[in-house]
Amino acid sequence: MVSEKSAPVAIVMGSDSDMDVMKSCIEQLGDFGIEPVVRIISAHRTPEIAAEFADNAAKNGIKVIIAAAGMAAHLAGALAGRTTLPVIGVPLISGSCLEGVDALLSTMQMPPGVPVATVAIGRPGAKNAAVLAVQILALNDEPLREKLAEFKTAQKKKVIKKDASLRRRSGDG
Ligand code: RP5
Repeated sequence: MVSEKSAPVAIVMGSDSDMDVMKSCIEQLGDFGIEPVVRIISAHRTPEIAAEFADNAAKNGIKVIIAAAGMAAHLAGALAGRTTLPVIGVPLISGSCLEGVDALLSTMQMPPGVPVATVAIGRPGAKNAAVLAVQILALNDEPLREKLAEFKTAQKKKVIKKDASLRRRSGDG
């Protein structure tokens, strides 16, 4: 378990039921060699702990906070209101009758002055939150910037390969 004092990225999720989706975020960060501190903190069920976490995050060396929650997802906004660190919000579906649109709007529709960089709903968003966090950290980290460039090149090559294979199969290549 990584200590808050040594991790550049914190992933905070509203419930342990969010872990299944947020594993993709942890894994994506791991691919870049980043081990995040991971916490379960709820804006509604443990508001005092959420406040204490946000108040101390920068002091503890955290550079980027990723906050994931479902339903009336106020976690990212509640943290963003108490820190100057960038906060990335991941809206989750979490069994909601509104399929995550509730969480999307609750996370994204922040008032002026308190931004939450909101990514896509669910697993794609969980992965993108990790990539966005790495992009922020890479502003001051040349080796990380190189890893990001490799990541982008690898995904480009994958698409080109799939296109070539499709064209071969359809006799077009
Ligand atoms: C949110 O409510 C959590 O982030 C979770 O997505 C959702 C349901 O939580 P549980 O009832 O499964 O703990 O606060």
